[in-house]
Amino acid sequence: MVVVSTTPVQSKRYIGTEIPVIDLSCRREIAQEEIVNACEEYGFFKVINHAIPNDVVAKMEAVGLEFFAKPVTEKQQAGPANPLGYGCKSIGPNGDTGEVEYLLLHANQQLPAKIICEENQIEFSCVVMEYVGSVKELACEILELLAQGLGLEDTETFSRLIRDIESDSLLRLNHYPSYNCNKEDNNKVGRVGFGEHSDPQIITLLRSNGVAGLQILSPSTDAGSWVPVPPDPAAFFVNVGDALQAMTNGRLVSVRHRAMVTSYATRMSTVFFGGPPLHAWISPIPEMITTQRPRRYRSFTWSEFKKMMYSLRLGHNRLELFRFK
Ligand code: GA4
Repeated sequence: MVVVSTTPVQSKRYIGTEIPVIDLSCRREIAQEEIVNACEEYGFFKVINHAIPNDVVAKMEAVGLEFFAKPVTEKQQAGPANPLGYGCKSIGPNGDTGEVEYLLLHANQQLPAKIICEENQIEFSCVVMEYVGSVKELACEILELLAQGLGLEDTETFSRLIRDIESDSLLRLNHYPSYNCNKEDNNKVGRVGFGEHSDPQIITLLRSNGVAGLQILSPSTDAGSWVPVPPDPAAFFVNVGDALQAMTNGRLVSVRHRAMVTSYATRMSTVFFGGPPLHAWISPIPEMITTQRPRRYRSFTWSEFKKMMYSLRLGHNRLELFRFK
């Protein structure tokens, strides 16, 4: 919920390695403008003072950690990820790998069978459903502020796709190993947990325990410069996805990011990917096409985009294949 205050609207631009922070308790107009600026410059920002209750987050983290603490053979019963389910080291179907184990779930469907033993199945599902419900609401609130900030007439243009009961949204739990600096796993330092990529969906909301590892590729610093994102377990980190870049005709940028194994402690991130229904058409919104910014992407369905993305490597700049000619 956005609390209305009487502070005057100020615009903020971001430079260098500063991560934009959006305070959702500030005046609506401020939040709208700052979200647009952050999405244009970085495609990434941190949200504080959101309305997701601590206990919803804490329960999600607890069941996630409990899952990863299980013996490998038990976790493997929920795998191999295809693409949903438990996966270890292998990411996607085309040979990408990383120092990570994960659980990938559909946000609208039943959990894959055998994720956890029978007696915990109901509790696990309830916790996931409650978390997904809250985080989806936050995603929609952000998307509506964004649409207002962009001056769109239909302020639910983006959020409607995520609220749709057929929305193809996902929840991913990533568990990254720690390294012991006195031991031979010293060579894990700086190893890639999850390689460079952009998220394909509309919007991503990520939170993690207080362990570092996430990095974003900053477009406003020298080419190829990785900016570490300081962990903040109370906040959510928001990424613009490829579908939002396409709908805004390239005005908002889908941020390239990666996760490194750089810490003495294990890191767990919980990531909600807000995606459109499979049959939804993704096209640049007419208001985003101007003489200064002519049409950049052709129309495509989410199902067509997904098919393409699963045929490519993780780091592929897949949106380029959908350029308007
Ligand atoms: C990256 C973002 C999400 O984690 C994900 C990933 C998906 C997968 O792990 O199944 C993909 C990857 C992601 C993009 C390219 C393809 C598909 C692995 C891969 C190599 C769940 C998603 O939606 O796209």
